[in-house]
Amino acid sequence: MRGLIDCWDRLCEFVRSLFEPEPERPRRRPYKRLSFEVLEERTLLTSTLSIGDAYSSEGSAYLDLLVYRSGDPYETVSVSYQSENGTAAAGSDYTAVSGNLTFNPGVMTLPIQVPVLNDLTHEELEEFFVNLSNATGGAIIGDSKGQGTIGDNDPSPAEFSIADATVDEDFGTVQFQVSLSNPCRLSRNLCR
Ligand SMILES: [Ca+2]
Ligand SMILES: [Ca+2]
Ligand SMILES: [Ca+2]
Repeated sequence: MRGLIDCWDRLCEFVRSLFEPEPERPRRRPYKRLSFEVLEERTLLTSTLSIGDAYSSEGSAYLDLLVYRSGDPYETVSVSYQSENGTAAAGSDYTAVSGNLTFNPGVMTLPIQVPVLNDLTHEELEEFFVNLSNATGGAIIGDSKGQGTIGDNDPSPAEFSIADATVDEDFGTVQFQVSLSNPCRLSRNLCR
């Protein structure tokens, strides 16, 4: 009798197990988790420094030549500059300049200010130059020579001229026409 009961119990146990849900198995990751870091997007460029040309009247206090940075704007770079005579002479037409320009990160343009000297002489256009050299911080120099042009603000000088004349031989006298250009240069009273 006892064996029959045990057999019944095992049968019940088996039937119960058919209806019980299977224990949940731990899920396996389908693939290994990858980790990576996003690096700052930054193109490897070089800073290129170039100087432009400029014009100013000699009546202006300064003539500004601009130095431009192109390429990499992130690095601190510097460049030296020095003026050079052309038809304009340092000391009489402009004041010589030299020094260093430093471009901090994000700075793309810097001026070089050259004092202009006002004289009293009527002149043609005069020019001088500013040269760039010794770039630092990995920068290179593109256009190294800037031209400064100074325009004159003085009137042309007074000039006499005489015209030709033709008369018949029985006319008696010959008159020559003498002209004066820009008489205001001789006396301002003539122009009042
Ligand atoms: Ca001059
Ligand atoms: Ca002048
Ligand atoms: Ca002048």
